[in-house]
Amino acid sequence: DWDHWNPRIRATLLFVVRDDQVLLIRKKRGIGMGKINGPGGKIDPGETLLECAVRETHEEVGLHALGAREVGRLWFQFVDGLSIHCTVFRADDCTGEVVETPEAEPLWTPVNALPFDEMWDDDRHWLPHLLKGRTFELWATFDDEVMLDHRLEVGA
Ligand code: 6OG
Repeated sequence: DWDHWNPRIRATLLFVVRDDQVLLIRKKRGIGMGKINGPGGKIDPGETLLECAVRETHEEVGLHALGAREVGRLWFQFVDGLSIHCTVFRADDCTGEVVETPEAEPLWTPVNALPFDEMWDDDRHWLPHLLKGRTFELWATFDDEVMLDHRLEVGA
C-alpha cells in the first residue's frame, strides 16, 4: 500500500555525468556494501536532500558536485520491514580531486558500459533514463538483495 507508506530511512543518490562517463562507487560499508552504486547515503537531521547528496558525495569520493538537481524518486520496501525512500540527483560537472576513502572506491564508468550485474537489481530499470536526461519514479519490493517486483514511471 504505497499510498500510506512511511519510509524508515530517507536517503539520497547522486550521479555526476561528464564526458560520457558517470561517477559510480564501490561501497565499502553500509547498506549495499560491496555493490556498485552512486554516491549517497542517509539524510542527517537539519539538512535538505540536496545538501545530503552533495555532502555524501564529498565524504565518499572527495568531489564537489556542481548544479545537482533532483531527477528521480525510489521507493523500496523490504519483506523484513525495512523501507527506504531515496531521492536521486544528477549533476553534469564537479570540482576537486577524486579520491578513494574508507567508504568508497570511485569508478568513472563509460555510460555504455554500466556494471548492472554488480549493482542493485532496480538500477537497470531507471539509471538508463537518468542518463538520457529523463525523470523517473520507481516502486520496488525486495527480499534481502532480490527484487521481487517493481513499477516504473518515466517523466519528461
Ligand atoms: P548508507 O547506508 O550508505 O545509505 N540504496 C539503494 N540504492 C539502489 N540503487 N537500490 C537500492 O535498492 C538501494 N537501497 C539503498 C541509498 C544507503 C545508500 O544505499 C542506497 C543510499 O545512498 C534496494 O548511509
